[in-house]
Amino acid sequence: MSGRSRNLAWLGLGGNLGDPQDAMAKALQAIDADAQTRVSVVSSVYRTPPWGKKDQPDFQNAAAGVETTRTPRELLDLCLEAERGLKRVRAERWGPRTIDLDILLFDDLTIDQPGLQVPHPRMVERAFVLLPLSEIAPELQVDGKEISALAASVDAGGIERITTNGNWWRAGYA
Ligand code: A4P
Ligand code: MG
Repeated sequence: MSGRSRNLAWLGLGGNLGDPQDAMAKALQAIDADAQTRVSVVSSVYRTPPWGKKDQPDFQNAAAGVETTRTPRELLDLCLEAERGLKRVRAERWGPRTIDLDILLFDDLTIDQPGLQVPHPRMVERAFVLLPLSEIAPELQVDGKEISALAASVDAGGIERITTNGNWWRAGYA
């Protein structure tokens, strides 16, 4: 990675159709394969009850930290490309999906553009985002508050960690 300055971004991953862990692993491999982007830390996988629209299967969620010389918009495109590669069908809002990738934070930037808002507007209310992120970046701050404190303030009922570590996404890891 060279050229433009290197930034640290945090991604939220989730899905509840097919094999979400496999889809999240493939998405992280695709992002890591980008010459300007490295996946540097990944949380365990968590099983989480559906938030928002409740009559749908449980989700699996995870968070990851990536180092990138991409711009936020380019990183979003990379995420959307990975989603497309995994044949995500966009149906209803907050409804079932094979894979969903959100940019939670990008360095300490605040971005409010059509199609790209960072910090992700709903992240601070969502246990399925905060618990995985708190595992890998407890001291990270959003709106002046630490992720660990935010994670402790939301209802984590029904959330269960289902892998023992953050290596599950690597090719060949059983
Ligand atoms: N977009 C804007 N900002 C961003 C950003 N920071 N990162 C735009 C990524 N995308 C961003 O995304 C639609 C568009 O948002 C993108 O094309 C991009 O241009 P989407 O994921 O289809 O949006 P959505 O699903 O309709 O709404 P929202 O609120 O983003 O939903 P989420 O956050 O994707 O949540 N329950 C559990 N337990 N676990 C889950 O993972 N996920 C959802 C969906 C609902 N309930 C859940 C879970
Ligand atoms: Mg989304």
